[in-house]
Amino acid sequence: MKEQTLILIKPDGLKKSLTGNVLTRLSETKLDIVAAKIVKVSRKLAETHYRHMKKKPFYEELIRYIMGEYHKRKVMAMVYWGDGAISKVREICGSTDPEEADAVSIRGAYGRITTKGVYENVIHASTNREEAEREIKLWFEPDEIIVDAYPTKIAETARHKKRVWI
Ligand code: IDP
Ligand code: MG
Repeated sequence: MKEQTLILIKPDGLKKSLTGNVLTRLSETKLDIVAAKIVKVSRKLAETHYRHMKKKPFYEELIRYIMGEYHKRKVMAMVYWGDGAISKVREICGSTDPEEADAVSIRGAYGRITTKGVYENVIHASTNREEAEREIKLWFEPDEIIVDAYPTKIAETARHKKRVWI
């Protein structure tokens, strides 16, 4: 069954110039990349993304980490699409804790645990279909993805102000 998954190269990955390495590892999955962009993560986006971590003792550090306060203020967000996309990508990422992750996984090879106790593990990948849908809809507009990931509708947005090129 085709499915999609959200991948983020976190600020430590960008700061350490790991983008190429990570994309090369992800290409082993033979999945299709169907969306990509660089995002400056707002506090609101960070908190919504990590809403399930709110009660954790390291929550505030985690929010600062994903906002790029310790590295670069940017994240690379992507959607990969194909058979078994979620588990294939999670497998290559490795375990959440970089010290426990398989040494040849992305997190095992490039992650670290900070003295403040946050796992700086280079990459985020959705854990299941429900999370993938929530996360993809949070990070991307429908027209930023080249496949019809989820059902859409036409909404009237003319009354909203938005920044445009001069
Ligand atoms: P996941 O990223 O493997 O899905 P989650 O449990 O969803 O793991 O946690 C989100 C992020 O929070 C992790 O990727 C990691 O950066 C951080 N994190 C999770 N658990 C811990 C922990 O026990 N200590 C420090 N940081 C953690
Ligand atoms: Mg998770």
